[in-house]
Amino acid sequence: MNAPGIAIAEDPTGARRLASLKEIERKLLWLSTWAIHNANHVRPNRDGLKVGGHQASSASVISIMTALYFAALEPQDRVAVKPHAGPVFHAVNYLFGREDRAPLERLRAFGGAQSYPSRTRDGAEVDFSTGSVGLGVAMTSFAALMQDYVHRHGLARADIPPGRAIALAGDAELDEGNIYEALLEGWKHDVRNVWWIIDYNRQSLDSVVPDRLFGRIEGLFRDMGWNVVTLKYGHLLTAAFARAGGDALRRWIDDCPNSLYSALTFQGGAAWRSALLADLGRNRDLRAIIDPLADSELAELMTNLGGHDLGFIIDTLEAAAAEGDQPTCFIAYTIKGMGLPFAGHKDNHAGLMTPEQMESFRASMQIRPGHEWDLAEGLSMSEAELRRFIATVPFARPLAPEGRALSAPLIAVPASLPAPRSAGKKISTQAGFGEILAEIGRGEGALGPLAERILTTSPDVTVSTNLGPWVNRRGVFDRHTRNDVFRDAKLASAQRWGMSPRGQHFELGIAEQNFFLLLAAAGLSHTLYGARLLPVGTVYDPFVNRGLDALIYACYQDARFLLVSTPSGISLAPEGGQHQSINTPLIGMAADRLAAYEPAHVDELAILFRHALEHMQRPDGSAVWLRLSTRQIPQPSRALDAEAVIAGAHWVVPPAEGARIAIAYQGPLAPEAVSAFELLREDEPGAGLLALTSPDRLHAGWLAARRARRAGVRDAFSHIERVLAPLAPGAALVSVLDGHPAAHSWLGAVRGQRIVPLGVDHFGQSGDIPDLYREYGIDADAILDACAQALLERCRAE
Ligand SMILES: Cc1ncc(C[n+]2csc(CCOP(=O)(O)OP(=O)(O)O)c2C)c(N)n1
Ligand SMILES: [Mg+2]
Repeated sequence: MNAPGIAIAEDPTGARRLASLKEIERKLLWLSTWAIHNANHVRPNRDGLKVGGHQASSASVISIMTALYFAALEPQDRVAVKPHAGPVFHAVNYLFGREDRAPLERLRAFGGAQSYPSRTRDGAEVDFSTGSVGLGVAMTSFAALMQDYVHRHGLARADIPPGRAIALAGDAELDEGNIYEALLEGWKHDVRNVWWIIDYNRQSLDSVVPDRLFGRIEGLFRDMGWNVVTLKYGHLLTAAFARAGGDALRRWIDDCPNSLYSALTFQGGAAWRSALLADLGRNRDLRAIIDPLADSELAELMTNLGGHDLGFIIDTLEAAAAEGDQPTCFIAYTIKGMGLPFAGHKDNHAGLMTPEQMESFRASMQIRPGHEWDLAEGLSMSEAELRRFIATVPFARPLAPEGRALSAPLIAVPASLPAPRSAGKKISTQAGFGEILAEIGRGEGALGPLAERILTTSPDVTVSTNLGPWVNRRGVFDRHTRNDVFRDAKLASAQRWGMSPRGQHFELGIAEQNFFLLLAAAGLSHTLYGARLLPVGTVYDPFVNRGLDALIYACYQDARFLLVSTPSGISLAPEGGQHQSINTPLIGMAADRLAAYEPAHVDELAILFRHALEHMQRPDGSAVWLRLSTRQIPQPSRALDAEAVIAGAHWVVPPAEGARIAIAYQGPLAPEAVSAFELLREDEPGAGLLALTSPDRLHAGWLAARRARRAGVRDAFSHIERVLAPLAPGAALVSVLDGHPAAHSWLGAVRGQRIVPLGVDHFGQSGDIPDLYREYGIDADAILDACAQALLERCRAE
C-alpha cells in the first residue's frame, strides 16, 4: 500500500499514505454533502422547485471512490460513476485540480455540474454518462470489448496502454434486465478488463432490498466467468470476530435482515446494544466485546462494513489488479448515508440534511463559515501537503497531451461511394445498402483505408439485413481465431464467416439494448481510445423501440455511428403487425444528435450513406440513421442535387410558380406517389412532385432558421422554406409515408400550405402490398382522393 511517490523506506507500513487518503475521504464527504446543501439551502431559489441531489447515495460511495481515484485507478482506466454519486465525482475532480469550484457551487444550476455525470455537459473528465440506471454499467463491458477491438486491429495509440473499464454501480441497478443481457454478451465475447464495483447499501429509491438476493447475483456472475470479491466486513469487525464470542457476533450480523440492520444503523449505538443484548445478552464472551464500548464506539463497530474500510478496499482492489484481466465484480457492503444523520434510513434516497443537521455536521468537520470550499479546511494536512500527496497519485498523471477526451485523425471518405448501377432496375434500399457496403468491403483503391475503419454489428439479423456479403469479405471479430466449420467441410452456404481478431463484424445476440450500447462504445472509440471507427449497425426497424433507451443514451453521449434500420413499415407486408414499424420516423425527428433519413431510391441512398460516413466524423456532426425497406421499386436514371438530398427534400418534378398543389412522398411509397402524380398532372399541369428524404433534417433546419431570424439574422431561410416557396400560399400539399403521418403534418405550418398527411397510424397486419396500402389509405387512389379533397377545400376556403 505504498504510493508511487512515497518511498517505502519513508512509509514502510503505508500508514502515512493511508492517513492522507483518509483526509481525502473526509474531504470528499464534506464537499459532496455541502455542494448539495448549498444548492438547496444557500443558493437563491427562484422557482420554488426542490433542487435535490442525493446526499445519502453520495455518502455511500465515498470510501470506494477515494480508494478508486486516489489509489487504484490508472489514467487509462475509464469509469462509469453511478448517477447519484455525481457530486462526489465533481468533488474528486476539484481535488485533482481538473475542475474549479464553480461547477460544484453551481451543482444542478444552469451551467454548473449536471445532476448526473454527463460527457456532453460536464466535459472531458466524464468517461461515460450515467443516469438511466443500468446502462452506464453495461456500457463498460462494451467499452472493454471496443478497446480490445482497436488493439487487435492495430488501431490503438502507441502512447496509451490498455486500461480497465470500471463501473461503480448502485445495487438496485442490478434489477435492470439490460445488465444480464450485457453479462451474457460479454461472456460470449470473452470480455476482459472490466470491473463492476457494486455499492451494496441494500437500498434502492423506495426501500431496503430483499435479503439473500446477492447470493443469487453472485452465482450469476460466477456462471458468466466473472471473479466475485465480496467486501463485507471492515477491520474492526474482523478483529472482533477473531475474539472469543466473535463467532456469535458474526452469525448475528449475517442473519440480521437488511431492513433491521438499516433501522439499527439509523437509530445508533443504544439501539444496537439493546438488540444485541436481547438476542445474545447471556453470551459472556460477547458481552466482553461490547460492554466496554461506548454507544458511539459500538455503532462504529457495528457499521464497520467492508465498503467503508478504506485500507481494506485499496488492498482488495490492488490484489485484484495484480490477478490479471478477468472480469471482476466487487460486492462492497456499505450503508446509504454513511456518516450523515439519516444513515440507514429507508427513506433517505432523496432526503436532504436540514440546516440544523448541516450545522452540527459542519462543526464535526471543523469547517468555518465562509471556508466551505477551501481545500484543506478541517483537515490535519496543509493545502500544500494535500496537493503534494495528490500529485503522487497514479490517476493524477495526464492520460494524453489533449486530456481525457482523446483526439483521432479523420478518415477520408471518397467523393462518391460505389453505388450499384440501378437505373431501370427494380431494387430495394436494403439491397442497395448491402451492395454498397460489400463493394466498400473489397477495399480497393481509396476505399481501402475507409473499409478498415468500418466496424459492423447486428443483433442476430446480419443476414436478413444484407450485411452478409460484407461479412464474407471482412470476417467476424473474435478474440480467438475460430474456423467456419461449414466452410472447412465444403458444405454449401452463402455465409462464409471466419472468426478472428482481424474480423470487422461484431455478431451480437438478439438483445437490442446491447446492440445500441455497442454502437455507443464503438461510436466513442475516437475519444475513449484515440482510434476512430466508423460503426455501422443494422437492426429491424420496429425493434429500434426495444433498444430505444440505449439508443438515446448513445446519442446523449454524442456517440457517432450509422444506424441502418431495415426493413420498415407495412411495406414488409406478409410479416405482419409486430414487425411493421409505425413510430420510428417520429423517433428519428425527436432524437437529438441523430440525423434520420429515409431514402426512396438507391441513388439517394448512396449520397446519404456517403454523407453519414463524413457527418459522423465532423465535430459538429452526429450519429446518422437510415430507415430502409425491402420493397423493390423501379429506379430512376437522373442527376441528383446531393445537397438537397442531404438537406431532406428535392423536387422530382418542380412545380410551376404559384402551383396549387404538390405531392410529397417518403421512402418506398414513391411508386404510388408517382402514379397518383401522373394522373393529377392531367388536371393540374403545374403540380409538383417532392421527394422527402428526411423530415427530421427539414424540421431541424426550419427550427434553426426561425431561431436565427429571432436572433436578428433576417435572411436565414431553411431548406424546406425554399423548397416550398414556389407553391402558392395556401397550396395543397398531399404527403405520404410508410409510417406515422405526424412526421409530415408540420409541413403545412412552414408556409401556411394545406397539408393532407397520409401514413399509417394503426397497427399493421399480414397481407400483400396492394391490400395493405389500400386498407391503410396510402395507395395511389388514396393519394389522388386526398389531392381532390385538398383542392376542393382550398377552393371553398378561397
Ligand atoms: C432507468 C431508470 N429508472 C428509474 C430511475 C430512478 N431511480 C434513480 S436512483 C434509483 C434507485 C437507485 O438505487 P441504487 O442503484 O441502489 O443506488 P443508491 O442510491 O442506493 O446508491 C431509481 C429507481 C432511473 N434513474 N433510471
Ligand atoms: Mg442502493
